[in-house]
Order: sequence, then structure tokens, then C-alpha cells
Amino acid sequence: IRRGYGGRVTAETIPPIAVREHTVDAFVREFLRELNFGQGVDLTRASVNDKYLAMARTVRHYLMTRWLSTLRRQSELQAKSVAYLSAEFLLGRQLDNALLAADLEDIVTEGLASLGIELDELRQAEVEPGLGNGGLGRLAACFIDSLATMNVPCIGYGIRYEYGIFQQTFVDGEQVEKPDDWLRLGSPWEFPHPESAVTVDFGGSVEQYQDDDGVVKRRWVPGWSVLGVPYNYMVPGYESGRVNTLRLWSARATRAFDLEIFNSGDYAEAVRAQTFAENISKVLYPEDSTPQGKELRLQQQYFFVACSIKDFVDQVLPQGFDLHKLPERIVFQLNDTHPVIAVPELMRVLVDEKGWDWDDAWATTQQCFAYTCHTLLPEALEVWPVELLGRLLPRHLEIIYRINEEFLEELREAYPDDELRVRRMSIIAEYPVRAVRMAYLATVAGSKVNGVAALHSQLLRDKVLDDFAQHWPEKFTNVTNGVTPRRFLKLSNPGLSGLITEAIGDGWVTDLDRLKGLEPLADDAEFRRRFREIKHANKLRIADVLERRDGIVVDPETLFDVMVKRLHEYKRQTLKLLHIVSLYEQITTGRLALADVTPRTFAFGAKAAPGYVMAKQIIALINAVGRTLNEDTSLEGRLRIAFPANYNVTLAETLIPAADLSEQISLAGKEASGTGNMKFMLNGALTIGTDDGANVEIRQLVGDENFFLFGLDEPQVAEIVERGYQPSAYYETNADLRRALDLILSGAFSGGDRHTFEPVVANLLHEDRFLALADFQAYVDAQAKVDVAYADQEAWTRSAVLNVARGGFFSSDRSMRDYIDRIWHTPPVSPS
Ligand code: Z57
Repeated sequence: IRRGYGGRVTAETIPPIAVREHTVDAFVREFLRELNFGQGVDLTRASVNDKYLAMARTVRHYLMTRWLSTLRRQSELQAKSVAYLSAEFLLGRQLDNALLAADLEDIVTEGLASLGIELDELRQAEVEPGLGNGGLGRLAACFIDSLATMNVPCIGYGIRYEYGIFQQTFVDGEQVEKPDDWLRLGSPWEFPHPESAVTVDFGGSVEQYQDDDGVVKRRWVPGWSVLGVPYNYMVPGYESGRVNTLRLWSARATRAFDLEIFNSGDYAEAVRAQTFAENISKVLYPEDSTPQGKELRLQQQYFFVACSIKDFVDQVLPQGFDLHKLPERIVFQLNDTHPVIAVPELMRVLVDEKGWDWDDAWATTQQCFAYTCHTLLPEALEVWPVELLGRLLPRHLEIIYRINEEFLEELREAYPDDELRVRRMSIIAEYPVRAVRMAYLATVAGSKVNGVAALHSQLLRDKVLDDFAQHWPEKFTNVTNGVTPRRFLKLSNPGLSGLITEAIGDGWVTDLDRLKGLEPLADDAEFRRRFREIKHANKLRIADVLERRDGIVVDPETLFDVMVKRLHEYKRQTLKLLHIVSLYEQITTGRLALADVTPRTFAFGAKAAPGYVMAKQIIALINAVGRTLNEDTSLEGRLRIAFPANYNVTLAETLIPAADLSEQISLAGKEASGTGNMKFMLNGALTIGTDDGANVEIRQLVGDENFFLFGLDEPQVAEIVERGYQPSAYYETNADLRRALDLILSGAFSGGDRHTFEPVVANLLHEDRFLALADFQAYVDAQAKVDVAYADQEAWTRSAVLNVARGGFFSSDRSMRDYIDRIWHTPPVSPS
């Protein structure tokens, strides 16, 4: 018996768990064993992938003791857990994070070197699990990292998509999607448990029957079913000794389904059945911030939620657990509306399967759920037609109707003379088709509803869910998003991390408010010099990556102006593009001297949903403008566009630390929070941004003098829209804007073809839903201020340092503390 992680383990308390020796020799032994016996290859013949897989498995051994003791301790203590229900977990590469958690980087580097292997080469072999679209999925990944680090019990529940977010390529500047076959070369981080598969039912009908006491009840008679196979992933905390679990579900055909048809001799039909079942977890829907009302998507949602509830009730809870105490053991956090079908599912389990009476079940259910809303766009609120829901989940539809009936009854009592209000608040919409409003269902069912930044939560209360906020003011709260400082500062920016640690010690990694200690150093010239040196080194690093990855050449001596996020009209990539085109137009017509232009690298990274035609045209336009500028030698390389394809977590980790300027230019009132904005701030970029989402809080913290604010605020936007917005008026009155738009229309970026980008320009001129033209001049003026500020490198660096020093609030550890205090009430559990 040896010392287990974080405390004395004795034979009396628990049987032994294997412990790995934390030495170079032990690592090398383990690695070779994995390579020879696991991979079945000799070192001299091993491919990079062989070595990567062997190393990944070796590294995860080092976390195993902690994982097993975490699980053991949890079954002893039965502490309250968070079940984070999310259709997306955008994890990013696992290796570095695991090395950090296991404190193995030095040992592995040395051990591999002794075998003639470079760690960095193996790092590059990892294909990131892209099981999410953007902000929402990445947020889930940051949250589970923080909870493990803070010693809070959590299970992440989601879907093990066989294909994650598509791989983006550019063909003649246009986005072409390739399937993301991320499992192709093996998946060393997951633990499949086919023996623990659960059955999930669909379809069929509802029947009436009499129970043993002669009471008439209703129950679901399903039409078909699939199996959910759990795949477990370790979620190691940093220096906490805890390893939580992420459990992702994969769909398989049931044996009955299979065998019955197979035995009948219809092999083709049997294979079809299997394909049908496995389609459920086949691919991530590539929509971001807008729902995709497809039947398969509803199947995915119900699939993972039903698996998760069953898993928690039957597997995680001890046998014979009294479910009336469920709220003491679990809180299901609903990450947007995607998992909201869990609400009627828990009701169905309690009422139909456990035989509870309705009121009892509803009281318990309400205590078990909380809902996070991530949007303000009305078109992004999920709505399921009852025709579809009733066909796929007939009993759930009945349950939703009953929840709604009782809710409307409560409303009629509260507002006897306001039937209009009652109808407005109904969970069931009547137009254009009868449909279930999932956000309303979540709001009615949840104990709490939160937005993701202060402004967003305010607008939820005042606009999107105003009736509900008036009815239940205490239900609404805010939790501003955050990002994990482990991945997005310590790992991604080793230069800056080292400098920070040298200055204030290493406590910041788990207590990011300590960055405040850097404030005085903003006035220290030597510190600023080193800070600049690190930024420059980060630019060299990304320049190298872009050249090798994409064949893109950038100049590390320029201002790096970066806009990376999903392509969406509300985020206004076109606004940034109009600024670039305007500069170019002024230079080529001689109204702007090249010598007066601050040399800039404009970096874009953005995927468009495959069906979002306008977004794809904007991508083509950015590439077209990029090509023209980059090939125009008269610019002498002073303005270049770098638009690497397939922006993902891995690229973010090298691009963000190199940025000088962070573009956060959504129309005020549209971006719920943003989290990229926080990553840039923590890596010492200054923000040019609107008064939107978490930008509001960033500016408050860093101070106006260290932030380039521009544009309309939300009340002004509302007023302009109310009065009737006329984008063409800006075209008529603003000469620079007109020239920029005319230049695009002239075909200057499309080989003289005037039609190619006509739809993009026409949309801006005649519709411009997101008021890009209205904010154009303010944006250009703010960019001029950026140029002036950047010219004074000492002052700029001072601001950059202050951005880092004042960014501690945006740690996802702080977000988790807020969720725990205001919503979950799940205290940390010591690991021993
Ligand atoms: C998504 O990534 C977000 C909202 C959604 O409704 C969907 Br669907 C996907 C994003 C918001 O757009 C960001 O503003 C926010 O920072 C992020 O979710 C995390 O809250």
C-alpha cells in the first residue's frame, strides 16, 4: 500500500489503487510498455501516431489514481453534484492539459528525448475533438475544467459525435466543408463502457390503463428504441487532486432491433436499422446561435438527455435511493434549450415509472433544473412543432401540455384581467404552427434562469423574457461567462505566464484575481520591455504556424488586428472588412499616403454554417479582398489579410496570444457575452468594441482609457430600429463608405465581375439588419485612435499590461463560484 494522491491511503480504508511513479525512468518504462504491448509496435518502426497514442495512454495512467479515488470518495460521501447537460463540449486538444494536470511535462520531455522523440512532434499529431460549434461548447469545456480544479463534483453529459464540427477548407476563396473524422487515428482519451449501455425509446403512442388500485393512468408504448453507450473522459483539475467525469453518449442499434431483422434473413434491412440508430450520434449540427429544427436534432437532444437521467438515477445514485431527496444530490444545468426535453423526461420517469403523483413530481423536478440562456436573437430561440414532438415523443408532449395547463391556470389567477399576457406566456405557441417554446418551458421548470453577461441578463429580464421576470423576479440572475486560465493563459502563452509568475508567483493559475498584482508593473519600463518581447515572440510563433499550416506569410513587425469567431451577420465581420476596403481605396486613389498607414495584419478566423448563404458569401468576400491586398505590391506589405481556414481551439491557442487588437464589434444588444473577448484581454490585447455582451464589463474593469469603445449602444439601436432604419442614407451621406461599397460593387475584388459580391453589398444597402453602415464612421474613427495609440509603444504596452492585470474577473473559476453561490449550492469536496 502506498500513498494515494492527496492523502494517506491505508489498507483499512480502501483497497489499493495502482499508483504510477513520478520519474523519468518510470515514464519511459510505461511508455515503452504501451508502445510495445498496447500499440504492438517496436520503437524503431513506430509511426508518429503510434508514439502519440502510446504516450497519451501513458499520461492518462498518471491521472488514473486520482480519478478512481474521486469516484470512490464520491460514492462514500454522496455529495451534491452538478450535472452539466450540454449538446456541445468543445474540448480542444487533450494532451497538454493532461500533462499539466499530472505535472508531467518535464518528465515526458526528458523521457521522450532519451528515446530520440520530440514531444512537440507528438503534440501536433493530436486531432482536437471538435464536439461543439463555438462559444457555447467551449464555455462548457471551460466550466468543467474549473469545477474539477475547484474540487466541485460534476458530471458533464453530452453526445459523442462521430463527426465533430466540419473541417473548413477554401476553394477559390469559398468555404467547402469536409467531414471531421476525428476518431480515425484512434481516441486514446476515452473509456467506452458498452456493458453499461442504456435503452432510449422513441415514437409509438400513449395508452390508458388501470393500475393495481384501479386508478386510471397513462403510459407510453414506444415504437422503437436505440442503445446509448457511455464513453467516459477524464476531467482533471489543476493541482486539486480531483478528476471529474465527462460522459458522452454514442448511439447503437438495440440487440432486439438487430437480431429480429437479422434472423428473418433480411440482412440489408438489418444493416439499415443499424445505420438508422447510429445516425443519432453521427454528426454535430454545425449551426451556431440559430436552431436547426430538424427531427434528427430533436432525436439527438432526447437521446442524450434520456441516457443521462437514466444513468444518474440508476447508476450514479446508490441503490434504493429515495428520489424525493434528488434535489439534495443533483442539479441539472441546462446549457441553452438543447437539453430542455429533460424536464418532461424527469416528470415521465417520476410519474409513469416511479408512480409518483403529479404535484409531488413537479415540485421535485422544479428543484432539479436550472436554465442558462445564451442568446438574445429571437430567431435563435428553439421551438418544436407539436406535430413533430408528438410523433417522436407522444408522452412527453402530453406532459408538456399538462405543465402548461397548470402554469396558465396560475397565471390567470395572478392576472385575472390580462388574458393577453397569459397567452403571450404560454409554453405553446399557436403561430405559424402550434409549437413548444423550449425557452419558456425551461423558464417555467427551472429554479433559476441566468444570462451570460450583465447586459445580456438585463435584456433577458427587460425584453426576451420580460413577462416571466415580472412574474418571478427572484428566478432571474446573471452569471458572467469566464474562460479557463489553465488552457488560455498558462498553456497557450508560456512566455507571458512565465513573466507573470516571476512577478507575482504562480498562485494566479487558480486565483486569477491575483493578476491585480501586475498593475504597478505597468509603470515599470523593464517589465514593459519584456512584455513586448513576449508579444513579439508570440507573433513569430503564429507566423511560423500560418506559414506551415496555410502557406500564409505575415509580418511579425506589424500590428496584429484579430477577429476570430463564428461568421454571423450580427457579429459584423463586414464592418471590419469595410474598414479595410476603405483604407485600401484611399491608398489606391492617393487620398491616403502609404507612409501614414500603420502596418497591420488583419487576421480572420470564422466558420459559416453550411446552409447560411450570406455568411458564406462574406467569407468569399474576405478572401477576395485578402487576395487583392496581399498581391498588391504597391502596398509594400503594410496591409495584409490572413484568413487561415478551419479556425478551431488549437489555432486559437497560438493566434490569440499574438494579438495586439481584439475585434469585438457586434451590434449592441446582440452578442450575449462573447468569451473570445476575455481570452484576448488576458493575453494582453486591447479591445476595439461596442457596448455589447461582456465588453461592457471588460471596459468597466480596464477603464475607458484602455479600451476603444465605438458605436451605438443598445437603447440607441432600439430607437433607430423603432424609427425605421435606412442604411442607404449612410451610403448617400458618407463618402468614404460609399467609395468602399462602390469599389466592391465595381468588381475590383472579383476579377471585374460586378455580380459576385452584389448580394452582400445589396443586403447592406437595403436591409443591413445589424446596422453595420450606421456604425461605420464611428468604427473608422475608433480605428484611427488605435493607430495613434499604437504609435506610442510604451503607452500601448502599459494599457496591454493593465488589460492582463484587470482581467482576473474573467476566469471561469469565478463564473463557477457565482453558479455555486447563486444557483447550485454545491460546496467543494476535499479530495481526501
Ligand atoms: C452559441 O455559441 C452561443 C449562443 C447560442 O444561443 C448558441 Br445556439 C451557440 C454563444 C453566444 O453567442 C456568445 O455570446 C456566448 O459568449 C456563448 O454562447 C457562451 O455563453
